[in-house]
Amino acid sequence: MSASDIARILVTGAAGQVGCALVAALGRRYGPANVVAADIKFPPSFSESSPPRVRLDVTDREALAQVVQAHRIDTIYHLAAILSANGEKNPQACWQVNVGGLLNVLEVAREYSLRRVICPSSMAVFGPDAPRQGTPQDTLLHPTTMYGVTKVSGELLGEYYFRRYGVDVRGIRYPGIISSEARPGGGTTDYAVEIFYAALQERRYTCFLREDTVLPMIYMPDVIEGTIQLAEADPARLTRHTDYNMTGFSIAPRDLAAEIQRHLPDFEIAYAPDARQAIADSWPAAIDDRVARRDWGWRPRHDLAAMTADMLAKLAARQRAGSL
Ligand code: VAH
Repeated sequence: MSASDIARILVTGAAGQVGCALVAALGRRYGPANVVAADIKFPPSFSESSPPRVRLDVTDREALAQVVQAHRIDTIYHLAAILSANGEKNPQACWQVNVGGLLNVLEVAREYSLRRVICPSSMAVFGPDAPRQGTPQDTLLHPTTMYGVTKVSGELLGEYYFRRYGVDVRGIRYPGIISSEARPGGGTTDYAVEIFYAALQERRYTCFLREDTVLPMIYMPDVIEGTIQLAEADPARLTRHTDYNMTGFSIAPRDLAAEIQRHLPDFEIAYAPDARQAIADSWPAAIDDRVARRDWGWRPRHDLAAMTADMLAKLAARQRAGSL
């Protein structure tokens, strides 16, 4: 499906870290008028010039169906979710939003014969008994967080709707995502974004993970390119649907701090691990994403050095403009 094929796109969770970057990229690719941005609320900073936007609670199936009909949607990028750390504060709400919301999206896709549903999974599907180095595409999935449980359930639910009803569902297991557009909310990998704001504003940051906690990460431009690549991939090439491993680079907080210090020599970091350390310790250190590379040409373009330079340049420009 090329850019000209997809006519009408709904992005749920559009005000979130991935959602807002995806709305902008999809608007550039398919025309802003063909992208509807939906979320339960939008911050004042959400660009007024963005595509049409609607308030939507994805746990309300009728409201979702009305948006799909009113805007003649044929493709849904379903980003609405409660992330790992916030999910542990309210596991029941995490299940309701992440699984209840996805079931509504799949049901509406089935009922209205939508072309495609893109629904991210996460490296949070892996637990302590999965290989931590080179975590394979197929291995034990015993997550220790409710967020991870909802993502394993989501992968299985999507596969069921593909096989039973022919709904074209596609998903990627995102690692920790680093971006400059929107601050993340409630994740365990959020340190890798917070650190940049702290480095520019205070020249110091206290990290909530141990300095040696290695986790797979990825830069947002690569997430967006890879996600659209999968969405447009020839279905005949796909050997999987909802659960492609993806990664950019694996780093520990001390690696990121050292790379930032190459640009800001007076930046200082301290470490005060909190409850999120246990979540991070249950996740892989490095992921094997060869299946995505083979099936649909996935290739990350940013390593740690390139990401850090780009993040600092973009955030420093916003700081100079007084909008950081
Ligand atoms: C989180 N950023 O920390 C998300 C992501 C694998 C991490 O799912 O919950």
